[in-house]
Amino acid sequence: MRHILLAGLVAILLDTTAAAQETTLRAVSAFAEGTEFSKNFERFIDKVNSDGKGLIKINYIGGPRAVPPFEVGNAVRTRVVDMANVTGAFYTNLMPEADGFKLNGKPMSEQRANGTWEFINRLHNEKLNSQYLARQFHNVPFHIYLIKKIDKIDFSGLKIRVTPVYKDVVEAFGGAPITTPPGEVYTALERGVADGYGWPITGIFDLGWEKVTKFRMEPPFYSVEVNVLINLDAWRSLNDAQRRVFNEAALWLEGLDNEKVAVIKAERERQAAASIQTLDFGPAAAKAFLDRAYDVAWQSVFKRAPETGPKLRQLAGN
Ligand code: 173
Repeated sequence: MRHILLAGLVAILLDTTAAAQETTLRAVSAFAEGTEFSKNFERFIDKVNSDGKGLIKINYIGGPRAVPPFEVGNAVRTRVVDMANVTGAFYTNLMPEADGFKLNGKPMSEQRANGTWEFINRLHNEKLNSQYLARQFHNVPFHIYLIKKIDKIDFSGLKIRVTPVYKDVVEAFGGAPITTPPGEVYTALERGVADGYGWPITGIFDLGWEKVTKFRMEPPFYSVEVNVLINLDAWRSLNDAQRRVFNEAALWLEGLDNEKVAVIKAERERQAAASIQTLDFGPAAAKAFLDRAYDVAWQSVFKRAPETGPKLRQLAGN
């Protein structure tokens, strides 16, 4: 009897301490606040803060003004921040495999069921000292946008703004890649430093790029991946109830990708209304482009990650 009472008392004590301890985590986004690739993460923060009231509080520091985009991965690794919304393309220096995530466009429900999430989470545990909480935008492709017209898929003589997402394919088709964070795209185009840029189908209006964009090249290629990461020490210090709030919000966040079908359709219309012309060279050219785009990207991943690259490809199934 005594033991039972004691156990009950301990349970109550533990419970009240847990309730009394609201953990605050600092978060940043590699994309500007309120823009397309931060928006859903910001909704995720609101959800965690409301579902986890009294348990967890995410303190959103903001976008690239807080931490430069290409340093966000390292900031999570070293716990300069506890959490981040960032694309793997921005931390390929720490994890070369991250360049392969864009080559997997399967829904996250499938990636979680077939071991992809687990494999990629392990890579994050080991190389980025972080937990791979969620991946967003699997169904949003990239494009090459141009300010100069081309009459076939050939970037010879063109300088194209890239990140690791587009570097190999731009080079494969003869272009000169110039790496910049998103915040420098507008000036690069305006000053003629770049003749075009890689970017997803969505989001070009956020930073006013429609003013300097004349063409969008077809076909769409690859799959956007923007991940929610949490520093592993921060993750391990959470209790079960806190982790449950995060895991449930992560699945909810991944589910928001469903909204993107309509968003993409609207975005294409909005680009057309802004007089951005599509450059479409027909199905044969599109197929040749896509075959090459995937091939050069996988080869590049294999070269830099010979151990893990082939497994990523097998999981991606292409
Ligand atoms: O173009 C980029 O900056 C880039 O690599 C990216 C990746 C994911 C979403 C948006 C942009």
